[in-house]
Amino acid sequence: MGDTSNFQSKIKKNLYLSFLSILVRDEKRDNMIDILTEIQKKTSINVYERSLRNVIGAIMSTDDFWEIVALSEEPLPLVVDIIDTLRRKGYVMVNNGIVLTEKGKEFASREGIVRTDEMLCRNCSGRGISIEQFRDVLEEFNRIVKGRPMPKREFDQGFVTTDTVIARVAFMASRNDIQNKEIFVIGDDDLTSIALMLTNLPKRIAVIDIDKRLTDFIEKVSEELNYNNIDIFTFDIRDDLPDYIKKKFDTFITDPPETLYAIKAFVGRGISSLRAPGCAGYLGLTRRESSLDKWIEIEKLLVNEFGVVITDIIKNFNEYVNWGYEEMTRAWELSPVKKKPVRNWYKSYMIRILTLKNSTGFDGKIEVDEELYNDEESSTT
Ligand code: SPD
Repeated sequence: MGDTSNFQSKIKKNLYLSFLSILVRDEKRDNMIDILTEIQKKTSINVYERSLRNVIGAIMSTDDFWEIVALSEEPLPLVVDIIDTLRRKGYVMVNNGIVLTEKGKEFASREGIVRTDEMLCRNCSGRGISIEQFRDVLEEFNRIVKGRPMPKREFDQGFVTTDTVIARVAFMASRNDIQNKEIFVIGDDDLTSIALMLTNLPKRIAVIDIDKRLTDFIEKVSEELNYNNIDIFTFDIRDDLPDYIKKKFDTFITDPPETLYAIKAFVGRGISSLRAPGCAGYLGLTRRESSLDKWIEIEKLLVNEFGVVITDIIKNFNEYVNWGYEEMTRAWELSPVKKKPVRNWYKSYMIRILTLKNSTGFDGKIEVDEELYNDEESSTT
């Protein structure tokens, strides 16, 4: 009898403990769900548990707002809403920087959230490509670009570091996409066309940009270099490409704004410019101004509509120099800490696509203005 009652009380205790643990677990879930619900009320960008974990993990690594956006890999406006909700609920403190409170640290530890570390290779900065072969080109390129036009907000300009440009060239060369090839550069505040001229590898280059300051600069440099195999046009990418550009090139490179209109205009026309199956296209895509929900739409456009295959995606390959007009941007307006970025925080992935038998680009005019550059996830103009 004694044994039975002992056994029963053990069972009762165990049941009680499991019940308690369910309660505790539910309370934990409640906190998580409650935070996510609050954030979702503020934004039309989808917020996932992973988004919240990404932002908290980034805050555990740095207190700098721009670095938090960079490390979290979430679009800046969403990061702002997440930080604001965490602040209002007492999980973070926002002063000169952004830090977790004791309550925030407890939450992170209970949820098993860990700090985000980049773990980049020191030799290639995580690009997976060596620029050794192009050292001389880099030196000459550094000299030439000293007189370049500065970024204009009107065109969402912000150029990449010279190391990045040379890494692009090395990457394209490593895939045999520039040697004896005809290359089309669509939008060129990065001056990739100049780096390509310096390698002397392409058979011909054509470059278009809406900004006459840039096309004039490239023209002047081509004359100084005595380089004749280049055609330079001042051109608005919303217009249809002329016939002498369509189906004439082996490779294109572009770095569009992250709106679907811009992907159509810049990348769709890039594909229209390619002559046959087996031609390559390169584009930069950032996470700073696009959620994965937008990325999947972009990927669908590439794969389903344009019928191209994605062969490479290299994280944070392109590093942008802070463009100087930060204080005029939406990002600045939204930023909870009004401090200009010190380090280059804006990066984009490098994507390579190849055309197949049924690939088809985009032709015709695009009738948009502001929407070419901005949607609800954009923030740097
Ligand atoms: N507005 C300043 C910087 C914008 C840089 N654009 C990068 C586009 C990547 N696809």
